[in-house]
Amino acid sequence: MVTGVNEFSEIEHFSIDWRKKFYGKPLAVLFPKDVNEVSCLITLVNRTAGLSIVPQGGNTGLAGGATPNNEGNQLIISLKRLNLVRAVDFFNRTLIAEAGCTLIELQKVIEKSKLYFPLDFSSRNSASLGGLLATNAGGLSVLKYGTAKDCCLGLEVVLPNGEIWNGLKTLRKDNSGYSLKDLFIGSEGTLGVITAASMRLFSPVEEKYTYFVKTPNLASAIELFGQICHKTQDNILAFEFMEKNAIDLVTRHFPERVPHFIKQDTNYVSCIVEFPATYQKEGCNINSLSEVFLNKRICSYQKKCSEKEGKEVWCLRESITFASAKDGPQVKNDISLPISKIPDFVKHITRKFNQLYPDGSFINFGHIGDGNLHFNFAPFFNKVLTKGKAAETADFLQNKEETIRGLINDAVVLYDGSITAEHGIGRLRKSENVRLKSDVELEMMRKIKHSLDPKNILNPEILF
Ligand code: 2HG
Ligand code: ZN
Repeated sequence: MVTGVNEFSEIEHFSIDWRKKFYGKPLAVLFPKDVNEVSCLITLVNRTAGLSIVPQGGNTGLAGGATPNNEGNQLIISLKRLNLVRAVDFFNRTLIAEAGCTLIELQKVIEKSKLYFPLDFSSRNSASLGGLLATNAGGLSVLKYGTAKDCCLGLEVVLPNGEIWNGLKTLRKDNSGYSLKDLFIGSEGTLGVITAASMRLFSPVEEKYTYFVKTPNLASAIELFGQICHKTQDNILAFEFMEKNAIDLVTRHFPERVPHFIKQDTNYVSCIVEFPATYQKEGCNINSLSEVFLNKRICSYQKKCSEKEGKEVWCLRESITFASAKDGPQVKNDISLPISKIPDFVKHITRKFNQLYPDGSFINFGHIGDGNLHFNFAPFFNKVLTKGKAAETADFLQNKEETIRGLINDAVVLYDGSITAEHGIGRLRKSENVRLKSDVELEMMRKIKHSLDPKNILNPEILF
């Protein structure tokens, strides 16, 4: 059965992105219950002129890739009802699940099987398997387990002509030609609708050590990261960082979520470093790690967290995005850089912005071990404004957002980076993607899109 949602309050929930930046007017929101219904719907749209489809998972994306346009000619296909875990294979260490399963559901089911589902990020309660594959999401565990793409072994996809491709293999090795699944992962619903996936599972890390560390600056955080990688033989579960503004933001909106031992007096960079406890138990030279932590040049404070304190520092880290949403509009940037170039990039761009936009600040945090900065710009971060900060910021950004985004992205290119590491292009970065990708790349992407979706019915307004 296919259900339409008529009531505006309900339809609105699917028509606005999580940050409330993009609003659309879908013709209807459809809730197919299985892959055959998805196939029927797409076949129908394929035969009807003038309609197109926006596939949607948990609607937690930060790039507007699942928001329809305003013209009333797009149908949202929500994958929410495709929520079966079809199989868990303990010995093969794999899972086959449908696209609408949320991250938290998968984590819980797999925990019962005494295995571990490795992807994790703060929107785990709503983000769904299909969405995280369509956007090739990253998150908090990429350092050890990789991105969604690295954890995926196979896909079931409904193609733009309605055909179903069953590629749900659970093999670690398959060298039989083009890796088709990799075309769909990260394609943001433009080439097919992912309806199920087979994913790798891992052994759970029973015990881990969480350190909260302060480093004098970004360069020392990176040096610390390098030394810890070396000493642990890359046995790190996470290495996250937060600059002062990011913690100030949480202090402003959720003061109870800032642990008492994290006092923000100066401009140090806070890091969360996590290892499996086995690293130390197996005698991998615990002393050499202490040496790193005690080196005041790169590490001005370190605290080995109790289990409770560990949860607290993660809660702080995960609250930054929620605090940002409360604080008002920002220019959100999700950039990827060679780790070694991060300090120079940040120096270069902050020098420029201090001259051009002296009232603004960067809220810089993220996955430093992956070279992924959430380098968000708030035009009036610490200013008290007469009309109200949210309204004045929105006015300011209406004229300036594109310029600001352009300046940051030009610097990203200069330092050999990418304009998105894990959030994707969506509507938010489409024009920048077209501006900055080479003609050769764009042409290859267009050809792939055209050969799979010649009528341009799947998410036609995003990406490029
Ligand atoms: C995170 O790492 C998310 O917390 C969100 O990717 C980043 O809000 C952001 O900019
Ligand atoms: Zn992130």
